[in-house]
Amino acid sequence: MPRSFPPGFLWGTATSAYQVEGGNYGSDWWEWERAPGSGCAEPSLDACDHYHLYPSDIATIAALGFNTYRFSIEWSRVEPEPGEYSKAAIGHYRRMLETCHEQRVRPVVTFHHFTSPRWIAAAGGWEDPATPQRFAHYCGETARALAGLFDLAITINEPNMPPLLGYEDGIFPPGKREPEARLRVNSNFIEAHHLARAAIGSASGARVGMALAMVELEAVDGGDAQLERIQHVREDVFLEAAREDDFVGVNAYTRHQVGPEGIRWPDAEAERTALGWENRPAALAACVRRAHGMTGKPIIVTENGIGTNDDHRRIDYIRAALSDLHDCLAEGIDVGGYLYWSALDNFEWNHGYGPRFGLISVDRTTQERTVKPSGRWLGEVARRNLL
Ligand code: IFM
Repeated sequence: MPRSFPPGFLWGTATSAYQVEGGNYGSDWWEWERAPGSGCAEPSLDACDHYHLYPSDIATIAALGFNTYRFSIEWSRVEPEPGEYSKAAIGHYRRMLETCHEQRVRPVVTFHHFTSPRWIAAAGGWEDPATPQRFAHYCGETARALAGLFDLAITINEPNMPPLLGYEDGIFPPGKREPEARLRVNSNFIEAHHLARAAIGSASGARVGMALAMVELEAVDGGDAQLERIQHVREDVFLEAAREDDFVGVNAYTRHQVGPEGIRWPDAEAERTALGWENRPAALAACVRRAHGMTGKPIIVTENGIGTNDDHRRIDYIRAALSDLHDCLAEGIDVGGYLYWSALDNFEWNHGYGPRFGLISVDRTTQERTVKPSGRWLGEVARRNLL
């Protein structure tokens, strides 16, 4: 049955600066990739050289049929030293935004996507109570400089992940394994979101939200209490913080089962994707319903996708996720758009370049791009506004 989407639906694809630009020497991740014991598979180096190749990348996204492109601004480029702003870096992001408009692609600008300047890390990182203010200052300055060129903004991508991965699991910088530190950092990210929302909103007039990493959680073998505990600290405190936002960005990929001992990784027989996650397109609708139910806010799917080398599997995954998303619309949930993660095969953090989420592949030696069948297929869905 053909499913049409509302007029004006945002059909897009997303990237983040660090994962695609290359050469982000000023970022805490650049150091982390090389830190002994960080467990990173490989350094990001030139990434996809999107810093220079963005004009043709945005032109390709537009030509495929997408009307939206979500990308992020690298804080360490814009403010390489505390309080010192780079006009050249701001000029670069201005040109990116102008290119989007020339290509009739609506930009969605993210102000923080996992990386922070090295000087922030040196000053105590996200545990330092001064960091939220510093972040909001950068957001205000940048939004003012770019005002008029964007009307949708995300303060922080997945503010729930650096606290978990960097302060409790130890696999993101600064590599701590301290559950108490995670809670402090959770609070600092929430404060940063509130301050940044106000700063970006008043400087630019854009609609502002966060993009939250959500997972469909399912209790098994009596894991209900554990599920509630995990969900509270991982999602609910952030959804509560999003209640005054203009929209909630949902990033969703998979399901986790939760037993009394905690999260259970899928067993060997389960169908898994590149990061070991359960192949579970239905997770998207479950998370959209939950985000909307808890906040009552309009939802934008700011990330959904699959890491796989099998592009047919990618199409199947997206088709199933979109069909469920259409059900959410039919239930009356205000879903404003679907942004596939990711436009390009890019740097997947501690996993390096192995996992492939992109609609467009990138030759790691020549930087040559090749659109995958999934890119053409989803672009056509976007063009027709119809699944
Ligand atoms: O690549 C990441 C992205 O940076 C944040 N959300 C999940 C993606 C896939 O792991």
